Amino acid sequence: MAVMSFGHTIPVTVPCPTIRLDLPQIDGPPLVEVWTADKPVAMRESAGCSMAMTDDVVIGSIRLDERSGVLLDATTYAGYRNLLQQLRLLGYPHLWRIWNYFPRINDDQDGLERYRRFCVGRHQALTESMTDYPTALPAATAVGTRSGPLQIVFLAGAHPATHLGNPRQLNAYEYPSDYGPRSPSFARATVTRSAHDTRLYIAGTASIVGHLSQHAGLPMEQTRETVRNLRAVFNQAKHVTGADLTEAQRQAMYKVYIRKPDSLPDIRRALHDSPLSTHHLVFLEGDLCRRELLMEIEGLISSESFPS
Ligand code: 3EB
Repeated sequence: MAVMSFGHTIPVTVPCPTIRLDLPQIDGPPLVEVWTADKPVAMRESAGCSMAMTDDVVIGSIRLDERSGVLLDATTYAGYRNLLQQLRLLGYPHLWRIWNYFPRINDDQDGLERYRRFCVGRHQALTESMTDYPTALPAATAVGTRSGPLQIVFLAGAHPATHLGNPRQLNAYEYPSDYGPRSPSFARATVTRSAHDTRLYIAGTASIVGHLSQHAGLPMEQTRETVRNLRAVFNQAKHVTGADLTEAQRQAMYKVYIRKPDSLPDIRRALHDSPLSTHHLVFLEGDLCRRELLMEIEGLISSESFPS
């Protein structure tokens, strides 16, 4: 359905949406992310937007070039409004998972950090057009790329998903205004179920407890705190859905976003002592949405054997 690459070009031509992100892979052989379906897929291309869909799910991306003189909140608002409208028209009105990528995430633009401007535009579009704000907000990631347009990568469904919070963390959509004029619009995790499997999509998770960043300047400690948050999300998923993820965790896939590649050894060491060490990990260089955050982890855990 779609192919995603990180900092390198995709070596073959593929008949589906390709999403290129300038997030250099820090180690290991170059990987691409491939989304597949076991039923017929239809593709759709329009200006800056490409998607692939089956009868119950759509995946795709919107690319928004930033024009000079236009602030990131306006660009983000327009992109999200367009996305939500298209998804509704096509019959996939339920957001399942969103990834947001754009350059210079921590730079100021006209007196406000670009991440905060992004949050303002996203919040405006979502509060205007979502029927169930904030409970229908999906898990998300927002990471700073080295270059490129604003890219909104989306997974949406014909039927709703279940969105979860993390008891160790305040819901991001309830963060106080110290973190920006509008709160970040996302859930800590999303659970989807089909006839074949149950999936847990874990949002970008960082060293934040309550709403406060922990362990500034300490990548190893931040990693340990992040792993505690991931474990809390697992427990919450089990509690809310009855899904036991213990077995499925073996096939879990994680992206570890790292601000400075030289903290990789510390982060690896911290992960080595955690249950994540035996899972599929890819390390990507990217900037995080708070200056003090040095790393962030997102995950996808699928199981064919959950009780439904
Ligand atoms: C946090 O918990 C860390 O704005 O979409 C993580 C995942 C973070 C998604 C977003 C932000 C976002 O607030 C940052």
